Amino acid sequence: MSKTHPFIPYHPERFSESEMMHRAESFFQLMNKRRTVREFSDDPVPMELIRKLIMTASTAPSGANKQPWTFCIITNPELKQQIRLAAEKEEKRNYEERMSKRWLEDLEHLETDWQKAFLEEAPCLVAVFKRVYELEESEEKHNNYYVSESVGLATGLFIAAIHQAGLSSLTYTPSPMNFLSKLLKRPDNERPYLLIPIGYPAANAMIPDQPRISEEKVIFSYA
Ligand code: IYR
Repeated sequence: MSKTHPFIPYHPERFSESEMMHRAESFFQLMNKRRTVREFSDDPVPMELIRKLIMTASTAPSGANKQPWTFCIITNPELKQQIRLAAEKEEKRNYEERMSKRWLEDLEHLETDWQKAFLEEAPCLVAVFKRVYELEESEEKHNNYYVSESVGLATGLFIAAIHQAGLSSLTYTPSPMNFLSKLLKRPDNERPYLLIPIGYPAANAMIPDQPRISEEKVIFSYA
């Protein structure tokens, strides 16, 4: 097929059905062991590794291939402390004033509260920003497409890559989180999307004993 724009051939390896089933089972077994962690060890993590995990995240598909994401790596202890203080200020109001009774009840099993020690304890925080528009040379703002979907996909690949490498993460959404734009001095076309502490679980880390949703509830087949 002749194309106007540059195209290249694409021939990913094909496997037999049994090989595919085997690969899918192993990947499921691996991913099914991933759990969100809220108690981190302060053991350092290699920066080269974090950069590679981010570039894996950045292979995600995106609207019009705009790749509308920015990943900020924060290891500086003073900056981590500032982020913690700003996040806790908002969370205190969330827990004490802004969240509904129903919401607080829904969170009971996680035993979370407004205190966010993990923001200082984890050796590395990655702040994910979504780039809502591109600033063209003409100073015109061109909105990007399916920005939240795109950055969500990249974040999903990111947490999978983090787990596959042997580290743990927390997908944390302080609310509101515009303090991240200020503290990290991000431009106006970037909006904070998620804050992801990364590291090893603390020696005494505990996770809630929560089940995965069942196949029957997830999959509806229309053959
Ligand atoms: N952001 C708050 C509250 C919170 C909200 C949801 I939805 C969670 O799944 C977990 C926590 C906090 O992190 O404590």
